[in-house]
Amino acid sequence: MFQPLSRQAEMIHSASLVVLAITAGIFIVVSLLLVYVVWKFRRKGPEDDLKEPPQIYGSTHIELAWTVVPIIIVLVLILVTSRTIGEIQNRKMPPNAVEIRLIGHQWWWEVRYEKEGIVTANELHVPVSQRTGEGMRPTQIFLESADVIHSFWVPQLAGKTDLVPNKKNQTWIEPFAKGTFFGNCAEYCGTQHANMLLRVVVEDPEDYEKWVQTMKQPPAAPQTGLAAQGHKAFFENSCINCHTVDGTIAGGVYGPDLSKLMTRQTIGAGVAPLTPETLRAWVRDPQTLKTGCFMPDMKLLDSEVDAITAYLLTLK
Ligand code: HEC
Ligand SMILES: [Cu+2]
Repeated sequence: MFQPLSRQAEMIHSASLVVLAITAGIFIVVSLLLVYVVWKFRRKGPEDDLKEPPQIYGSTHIELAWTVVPIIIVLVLILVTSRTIGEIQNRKMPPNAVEIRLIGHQWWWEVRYEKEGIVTANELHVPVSQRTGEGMRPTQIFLESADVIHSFWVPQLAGKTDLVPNKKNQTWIEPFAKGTFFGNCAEYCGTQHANMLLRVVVEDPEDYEKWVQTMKQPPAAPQTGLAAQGHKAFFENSCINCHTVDGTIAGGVYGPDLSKLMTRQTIGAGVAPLTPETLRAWVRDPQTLKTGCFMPDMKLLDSEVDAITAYLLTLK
């Protein structure tokens, strides 16, 4: 959060510098007073043990000072932060804003571009925005939860906003730099909370449009070889109760949409990079990679694991 690369993160950054300056000032004053008092009233000899320090009761001056000064400080802090919160919440989105529905699940993120008809997981793609003019293109993110409270936080792009069951929250990002930015669920949500990573890939508008076009195409069903056997095995096992593959009868929504699985950088919400090896290990038994996650060990035969992995590798 100390290297903000998005409008909202910059606003939060400057507010936090003001708060930091005020609190650092308080820290220095209090520390200096403390050191001074400890030194000034140190024990100088045995005669000090019998002396009682002066007792002060009911001094209006002192009591006012230590009540009013902190109230003023807290008031300033409230004003600084609520102003930033207000500016962030009241930001009007332009009509060309990208819209994403982000749904928190134990322990992965469902990503839906409703207008474009794209569903993916654990990875957002958004266009880079310019600070002013035509090239300004923020992304609005609608936050929901399928189970418990999660929290969206991508420190370089946006502050935290909770995803609360039965409530629709929202936030927005407007990144000024290209690259991949990392976030994580920021509200403890169960066993695998720490493996609920989110990636935001910020790219040139043309690359973003290309990604959108790719994502819209349903994957082609493999016709020959191991992948074709895997295709069959995938539909014979209960994978399809939990997973969707566009253009097929697989329409489960309990787990991540697998239509474009191979476009993602990681598997299991960042638990491992997505490679043929980790994919095979996942299909073999997801519980070894991500203990406690809600995909059961499907107890497949080795031959089925190989075939299904070959099929999944074609989903791009
Ligand atoms: C009971 C529902 C259920 C069944 C049945 C199921 N899965 Fe899953 N699957 C999930 C859930 C939930 C996740 C997300 C786990 C996580 O990241 O915490 C998942 C994740 C995955 C992933 C990783 C996706 C990603 O982007 O990270 C793959 C690949 C996958 N499942 C393949 C399969 C295959 C192949 C089968 C059948 C052999 C199968 N699943 C059966 C629920 C299920
Ligand atoms: Cu969490």
